[in-house]
Amino acid sequence: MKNVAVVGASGAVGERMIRLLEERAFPVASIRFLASERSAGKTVTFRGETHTVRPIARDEFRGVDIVLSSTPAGVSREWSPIAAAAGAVVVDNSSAFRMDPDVPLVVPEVNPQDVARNKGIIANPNCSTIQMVVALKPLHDAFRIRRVVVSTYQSASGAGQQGIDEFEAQTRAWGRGEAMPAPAKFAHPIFNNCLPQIDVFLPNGYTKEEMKMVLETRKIMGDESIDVCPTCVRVPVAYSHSESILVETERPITAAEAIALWNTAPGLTVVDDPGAQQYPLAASAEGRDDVFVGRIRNDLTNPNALLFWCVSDNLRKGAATNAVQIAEELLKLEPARA
Ligand code: 2RA
Repeated sequence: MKNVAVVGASGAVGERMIRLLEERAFPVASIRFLASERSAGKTVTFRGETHTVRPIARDEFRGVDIVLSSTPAGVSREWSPIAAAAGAVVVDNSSAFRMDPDVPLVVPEVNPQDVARNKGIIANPNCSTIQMVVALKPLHDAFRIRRVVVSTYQSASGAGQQGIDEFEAQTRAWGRGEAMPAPAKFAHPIFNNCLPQIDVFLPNGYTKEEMKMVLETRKIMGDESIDVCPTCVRVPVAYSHSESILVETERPITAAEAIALWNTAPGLTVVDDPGAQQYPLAASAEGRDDVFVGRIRNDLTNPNALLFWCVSDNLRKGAATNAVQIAEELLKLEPARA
């Protein structure tokens, strides 16, 4: 049994972390819920009991074994090392430590072994990367992936509760024939739009989100030779990210071979029956923990390439589920570091 703290407990991901600890019957001896001063005082329920969210403070980490944290990177940068120094292992959902060589970046279906080399912080990868690497891993093991061309269709909830609220307010205004509320979280209205910008632009012309897909994929897969060519797009969908993916492999690959691998891979569900118009959908993936793949087809121009469509709930497998799975991996380690 573990003493657990959820930091960022009142956010969209934090709220799902709490539900997942319940759903997966995580062995909780004690639990506390923390958040920034702004969100402290709100209440959350866990296993039928109501808890008040308290402000993050040094003393709150005393005696805590596992911290599940989903806070902005600046908050994580300040508090996750403090929690780790107090003896906890922090599963940190922010981007603050993902590319730190001393911090494992883990997707349990791909590199669970990396959990063991934690020094107190384990980073939870970016949502669009998590779902992609779950699908890529079995292909890489069997065919060795050289290059990935990916276009994402990312839901508003990837931008947190503010993103959801903005999308819903604009949709409501349109439904009532009212003036569209001005965008605040996104650069342009998300309603009735596709925004080819997620996060800020970097000097190389890519967005930060796109570079996360490039760099995090290599780190999680443990292979710096994998090339990723991403375009990340925000779409007017509330929950679940969708991705169109082309993989190029060292050896020739067929759709049938990929499906056979995916059918036995952990965390993956194949939904691929074009005759019955069955393929993964954002609306169907919402609230689920798997990564769904479909529209699996051979590249017409290259025998060493394959195309598919990949969908997952970004707040669950893309964030909270993956974090709780990492905590479950910690339980399997010897007690000293779990
Ligand atoms: C997004 N990937 O969808 C981000 C959230 N981590 O905006």
